[in-house]
Amino acid sequence: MTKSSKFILEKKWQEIWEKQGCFKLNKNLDFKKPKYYVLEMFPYPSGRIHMGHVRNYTLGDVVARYKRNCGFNVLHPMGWDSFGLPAENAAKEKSIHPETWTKENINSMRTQLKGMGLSYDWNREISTCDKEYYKFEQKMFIDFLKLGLAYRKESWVNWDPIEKTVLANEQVIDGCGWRSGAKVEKRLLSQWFLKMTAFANDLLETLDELKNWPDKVRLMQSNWIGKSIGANIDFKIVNNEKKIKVFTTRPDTLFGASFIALSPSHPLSLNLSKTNPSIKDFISFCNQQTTSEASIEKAEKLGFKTHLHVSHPFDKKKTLPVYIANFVLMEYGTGAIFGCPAHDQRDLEFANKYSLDIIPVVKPKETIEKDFIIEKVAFTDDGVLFNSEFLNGLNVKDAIKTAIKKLEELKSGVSSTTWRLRDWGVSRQRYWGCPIPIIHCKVCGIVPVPENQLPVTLPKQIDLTSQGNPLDAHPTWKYIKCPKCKKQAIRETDTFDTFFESSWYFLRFTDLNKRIPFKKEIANYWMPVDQYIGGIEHAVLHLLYSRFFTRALKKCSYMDIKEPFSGLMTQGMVCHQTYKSKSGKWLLPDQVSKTKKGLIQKSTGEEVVQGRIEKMSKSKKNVVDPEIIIKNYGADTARVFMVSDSPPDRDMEWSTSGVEGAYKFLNKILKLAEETKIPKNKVVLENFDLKKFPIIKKVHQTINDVTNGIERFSFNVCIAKLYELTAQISSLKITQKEDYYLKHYSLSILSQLLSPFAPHHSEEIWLKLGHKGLIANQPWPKAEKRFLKTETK
Ligand code: ANZ
Ligand code: ZN
Repeated sequence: MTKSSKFILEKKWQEIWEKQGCFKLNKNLDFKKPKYYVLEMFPYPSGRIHMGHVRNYTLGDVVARYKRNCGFNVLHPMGWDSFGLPAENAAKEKSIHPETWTKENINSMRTQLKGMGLSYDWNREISTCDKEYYKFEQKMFIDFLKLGLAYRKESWVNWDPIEKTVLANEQVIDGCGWRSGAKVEKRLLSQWFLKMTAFANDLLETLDELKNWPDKVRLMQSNWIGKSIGANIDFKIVNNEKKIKVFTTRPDTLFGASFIALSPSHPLSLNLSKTNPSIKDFISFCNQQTTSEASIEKAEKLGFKTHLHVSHPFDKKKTLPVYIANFVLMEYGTGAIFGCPAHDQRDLEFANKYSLDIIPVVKPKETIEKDFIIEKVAFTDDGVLFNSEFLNGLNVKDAIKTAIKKLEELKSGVSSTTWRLRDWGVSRQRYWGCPIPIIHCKVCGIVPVPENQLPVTLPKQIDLTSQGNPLDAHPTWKYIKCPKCKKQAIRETDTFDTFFESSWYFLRFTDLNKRIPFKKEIANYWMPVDQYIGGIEHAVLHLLYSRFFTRALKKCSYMDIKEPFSGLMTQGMVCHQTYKSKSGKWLLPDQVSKTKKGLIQKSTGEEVVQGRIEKMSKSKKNVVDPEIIIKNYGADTARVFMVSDSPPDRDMEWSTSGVEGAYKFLNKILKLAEETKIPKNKVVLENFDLKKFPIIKKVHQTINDVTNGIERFSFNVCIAKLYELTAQISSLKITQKEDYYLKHYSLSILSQLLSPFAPHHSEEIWLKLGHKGLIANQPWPKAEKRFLKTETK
């Protein structure tokens, strides 16, 4: 079969599926039937699909088609995560409206996806920048506000002074804005937050129940939530009534304390700065640093010694100096620490710099006290307490308990738990996002937009070349009458972080209701998503936001299910060999050809240097365009090769030889079907002597292997088994009537087993074998036990 006829064959089947509404969910769905919800992370409509998409959507489609054949009601939808900065940037560069740019991209990506033969119910397509979508989340936000799950607070942000906008921590590179290159400042800004921390404990504890999630993702989430158990200790300031509250996980090391450090944003630091200009300078110096934990961890530890001292809770004779230090975060614990240099590396660096005492209080079991000296490396392991009065001889765990008990007796402290998890700041100073439905009134304060005035839509006319927030700069949009007092007021001009839209889109898919986001009973039926598939880069943010959001919606009675995704598969990367020209420029795989002399550059004939096999990326040019592959080899070839070499969660290498292999394999089966005669009667397996016809056993063994393989996501094993069966069928010698019956029978099963992977070819083979109806509608074949038994002699 030629390459272009392959393209025509696939188009034909795509049209038939569409015409017959094959993957469209019935309006009067039988809710008594078991359901299966397969979802692939929906794409940002950049305009073109890449190989990462092809892998992601192939994996989902295999599961969706298989489950349909197994008799489930399958929900398998697709949509567009269509708000976001790239549209705004494209608008600036190409003077095209973000909406136009986005819609054009969606149209071309939809066509590309359709060319892959994916079994989506396209009637359920959604686009998050559509007001019919985002109007519902404005209502949700107002509901969250009512329950205290959304609130407004001043917080420190990374401010890009050139772009005049807030940057996420990920957008700050070496202290500079990722686009402008300007030195990022810290600024105090009023922002909207969602109260993720309200569910911190539940988000952590339910991780154990997510048995069908990769362990590494659960671990990453658990670290992100970061539960720390310890104590809050009050240190009394000498000659003063006030106390400094400190959070520690190591109250056992209290006898080794040698200083107190306050965050530069601590209220006491700010208070001291009012009367001391050097403190003021030091604080503003610290505020020029970025807020990300990682960069604070790397930066030099700096402190400013105040005139204050505190008394030690266990030793009244002892006092500790109070510093302001750049490494203490206001957002964590109480914004103040006690430093124990012997047992904390950061504190040790700080103590060495400012010549503070280093008092070891925990030593390894076998070491003798006087031999135990700490200079450059803090001792942070478990050991035995010493130098610590009533704690001496205890191990760390027991010493922590005893110290807390003592603190509680002295009324100087209580046990306490701190979380690393922060509330989610959702305000963005952007145009191309969902408007936050709030009105600021001088008289009434914060007023939610009344329900009958929703949705708040974006103004069409917008100047995106202005600096700062375009909505704020708009001449009229923000002016509005206060719904309460009818006086002149101002709209909130920030829009939501685009993670807001992706935190509930899987619910919207369940029921595209016009009036409400989704019906409770319908969402209850479909949720949770049984199999979610996407990249590991979303292990924390998107997946955690979604887990929060479903809990918040449940609390607002939208539905009864709190966990969004019961199964998760994080697919590996698609990699490719890299090439460089002699002059050191990256080359596209297309620019390179293989000759007897080795690799050469097609255009110049010059030698090509082979680089490492790396994740496909535009910057290294080691990309292959899926559209060209599909045009040349067909979607089925791309799909089969995509799953044939490596398990889905591992990285895979894309190679021309691999593609050719898959292409030949599919052609071989087609040819087998063409040369197979159609028997007049149905095959009755009982009539065959198994010893004489081993193919029957092979067929049933393959049904068993492929079924288990799909269930376990071992798609590469499935393909290997299908290769084996194909080889066995093609080596069948047709000498008697039975042989020709069995060849037809085996090929029919083969095409069914192949259909989740190569759906177009399977339909074609099914048709050639003389079967009626679509293979997509056939029940999945069952392995008969009596054929699976291994031979007994
Ligand atoms: C005294 C101490 C002694 C500490 C010792 C550690 C070792 P995790 O496990 O991450 O929760 N800390 C507390 N609040 C802080 C803040 N706002 N900014 C920076 N550091 C802070 O870490 C808890 C430890 O981090 C706390 O225990 C505190 O230092 C520090 F040998 O207290 B520790
Ligand atoms: Zn008002």
